[in-house]
Amino acid sequence: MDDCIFCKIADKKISANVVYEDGEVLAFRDINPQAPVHILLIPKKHIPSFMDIVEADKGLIAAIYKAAQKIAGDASVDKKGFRLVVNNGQDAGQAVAHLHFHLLGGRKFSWPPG
Ligand code: DGP
Repeated sequence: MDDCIFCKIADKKISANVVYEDGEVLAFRDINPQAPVHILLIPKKHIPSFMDIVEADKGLIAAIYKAAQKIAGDASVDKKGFRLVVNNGQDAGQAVAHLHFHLLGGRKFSWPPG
């Protein structure tokens, strides 16, 4: 997608602080961190939102979850805890129309979320 900022990051046309990469998945630090650890995991392939995931993406989604486990360990938040968050659509505040998972940790979070 030509006008998608996360596609540009995946294509290395825009720089990002990358913490993990494999053939299908890229993870990089959020530009506006909401916690000491705030990493975004994206599929390299353009999927606009969580609701656009299809059956054929199941291996890709598993790869994102496996990457999240590794990143949580690498960031030392795996034992104390972390959140993996997807904002889908307007009410959830999704700002970038390329599927992304926020991995947040390094502080305590309240519930219910704001
Ligand atoms: P969301 O509201 O779930 O769509 O979150 C989008 C996140 O993406 C937001 O926390 C800020 C982050 N973000 C937006 N543009 C960039 C960028 O160019 N680089 C990086 N590293 N993060 C970005």
